[in-house]
Amino acid sequence: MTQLHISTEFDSGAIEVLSLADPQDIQLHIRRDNASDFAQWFHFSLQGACGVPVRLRLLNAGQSAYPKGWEGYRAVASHDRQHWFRIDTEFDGQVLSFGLTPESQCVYFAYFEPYSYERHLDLLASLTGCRHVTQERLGSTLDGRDMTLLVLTDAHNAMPLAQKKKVWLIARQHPGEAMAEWFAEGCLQRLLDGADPVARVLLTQCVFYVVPNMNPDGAVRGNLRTNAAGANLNREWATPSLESSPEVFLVRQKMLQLGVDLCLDAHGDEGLPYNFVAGCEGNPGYTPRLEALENSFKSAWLATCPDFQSTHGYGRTPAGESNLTLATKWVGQHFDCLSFTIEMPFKDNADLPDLRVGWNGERSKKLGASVLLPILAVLNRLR
Ligand code: GEM
Ligand code: ZN
Repeated sequence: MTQLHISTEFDSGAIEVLSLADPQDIQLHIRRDNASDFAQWFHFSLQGACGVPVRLRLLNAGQSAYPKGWEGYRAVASHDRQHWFRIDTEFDGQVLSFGLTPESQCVYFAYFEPYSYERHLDLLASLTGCRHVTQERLGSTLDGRDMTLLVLTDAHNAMPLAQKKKVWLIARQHPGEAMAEWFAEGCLQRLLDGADPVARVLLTQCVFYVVPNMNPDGAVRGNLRTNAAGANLNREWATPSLESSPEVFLVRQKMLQLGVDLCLDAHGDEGLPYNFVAGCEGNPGYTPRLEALENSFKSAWLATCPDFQSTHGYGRTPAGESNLTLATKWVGQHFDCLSFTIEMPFKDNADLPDLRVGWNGERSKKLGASVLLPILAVLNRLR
């Protein structure tokens, strides 16, 4: 066996190595976000263990941001960085441990199937030739990356732009929640499928404003929940600033300029093994109209997508007690519109588990594609 080595020098790489002396007891620490105390995301490669059974132990998992996230959780691994599979994992309340016998010289481990910045740029580049898509650079992140807004509509039809419904999809405010950008990719790809009747109707009657990655700096840095300045973007929507939360400042400014009729904010949840939504029932401006719209949206998604459910979730926020620093709440309140946080699991959908891969990128893409149906179901009642 050659010398073992662990590397994190790649997009979203994050782990701290304590000991590599014993392949059966590789000791690691989950690393905190670069400028905050949040810690949960990990992504690293192990080299030199081909054919050798290895056991890895994350000794500080009990101090992570969401320790309940490790209950029933299974880590993901990959030999080719394309195909990720779940491996047997144990959590004793403090230490998260997992192991396998690598089939190749280099094997990757992560908290969830990564979505790299290169893939993000490839997604944007793949859309440049589409006649229904325009791209707008809103400005820079703190590390100097572009904040990119995608605008999708069928401009070659009778409906005047001013009459079209403005549907926003923002994703990955929390960078470790990579499933959110997989969701956005799946939604975009279906919207641009010229043979899909739902997509064709939606592009005729709506303008979609999509930000597939709200937090590119945090994603590349391997952060769970914050941007380069340590800001939790989903607590910045009341008073964002260019100095600490330019990502939110720029997108919110565009929303104020263009308007919002429906907003979806895609996230991942560490604890609950389900796909679910959280609405605006605690907002001061919540009305029977908005409640009826929320129920119609959920009913339509339940009727058409077995991976969606509304039994399990965060529970109702009491009237008037919304935290209006969250995107969904602030947008719903300010624009008096339908506004949802969409949550996908880091674990699996317990109602429809896949033991080989759990919840993963491809299933997130399918869920993103499926959301077009509830959007269609409520389209004519958004205003
Ligand atoms: C969540 S949204 C807030 C959820 N909390 C309750 N109880 N409604 C966040 O930002 O903390 C979204 C996420 O991070 O997935
Ligand atoms: Zn989140």
